[in-house]
Amino acid sequence: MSAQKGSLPRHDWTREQVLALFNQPFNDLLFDAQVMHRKHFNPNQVQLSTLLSIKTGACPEDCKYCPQSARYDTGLEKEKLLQIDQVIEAAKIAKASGSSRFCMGAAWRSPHDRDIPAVAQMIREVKSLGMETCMTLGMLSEDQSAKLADAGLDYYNHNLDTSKEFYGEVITTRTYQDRLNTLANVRNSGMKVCAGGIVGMGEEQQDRAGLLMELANLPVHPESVPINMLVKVAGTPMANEADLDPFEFIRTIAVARLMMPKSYVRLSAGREDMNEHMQAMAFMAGANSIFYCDKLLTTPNPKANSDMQLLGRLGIVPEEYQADKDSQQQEDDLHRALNEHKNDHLFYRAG
Ligand code: SAM
Ligand code: DTB
Ligand code: SF4
Repeated sequence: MSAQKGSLPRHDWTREQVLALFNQPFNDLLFDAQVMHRKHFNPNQVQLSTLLSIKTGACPEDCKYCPQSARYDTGLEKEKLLQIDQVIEAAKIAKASGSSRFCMGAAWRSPHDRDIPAVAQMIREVKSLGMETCMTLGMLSEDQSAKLADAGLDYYNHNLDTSKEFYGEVITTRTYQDRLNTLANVRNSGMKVCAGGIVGMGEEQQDRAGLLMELANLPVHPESVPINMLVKVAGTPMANEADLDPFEFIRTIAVARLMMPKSYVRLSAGREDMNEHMQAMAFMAGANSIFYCDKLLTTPNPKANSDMQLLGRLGIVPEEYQADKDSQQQEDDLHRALNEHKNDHLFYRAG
């Protein structure tokens, strides 16, 4: 099974092909993913993004995994849209901690048009600190996407969450097609797309394969692909879901790396429940981004200093964002660096 035809990323995956990638012997899969990773990225760099919940709880949607849905009693304290100063303060702390991207999330089905000026100001202020910006605010219309792009938003996060087939078990208040429409609006507005999903929700392997197939068969691969392990929150319908086999999680990361070779694959929510060995294996499988700093949106994340220690022990350094370089320049620099070291680093699979 070839993950690429020639050197071009593919957009024509069938589920059988994706399942064949998943079901290779573990070591073969990891080896192929690591070789693919080294073709496109520095294997010893990880991009750090910090999350802030800018509007918390009381969400009208019924996503069964989510502590912020108004339908489940999770004891979460709701908060209105934060003031701009609170957002700038949090972004400064994230930057000082070594984060290169600031991701602002709101518990909305979709933003009201009246909210757009306030979030646009947040984007401008955070960018002026020299950080990349990302937002996740729910469904976006064409016009709203254009306004966020105009304000300079670099990435918009909107997850497909799972396969088309399993989706109805997870959310009933918006359709899979609604999500694809938002992704198309974001792409057409010129922003970078961050889209991924959650595993460990009781789905089957064919659903994990289906999620990756949908993402990789989009007309352009998302630049960022967050793979979240379900954070089981008391009060949500998924609070007592069985644990996913950790090796199956690693396989999901490796298959994402093979199918979307140039995308950043983010080892996202759920790291609090992963040991260091599992996280190291995820980096080996091609994950090259994490959420960094002590909180995700509403749930805990590993402490910044313990992450720095882990990265240090693995010889991994945080990727620097150079606000004065465009992404083409950054890619050219990376390829020059990779070519210089081509022969010292690559090793080939036997047989
Ligand atoms: N309300 C917006 C939306 O749903 O598009 C943006 C915020 S929402 C919290 C962003 C994403 O966080 C969801 O699409 C889901 O993939 C992820 N997420 C939420 N709760 C989670 C949980 N308990 N475990 C893992 N991921 C979760
Ligand atoms: C994504 O894929 N994961 C992040 C981010 N995008 C917005 C959110 C994870 C949320 C985990 C549960 C919580 O902290 O509320
Ligand atoms: Fe609302 Fe987003 Fe949570 Fe769904 S995932 S309940 S839309 S905050």
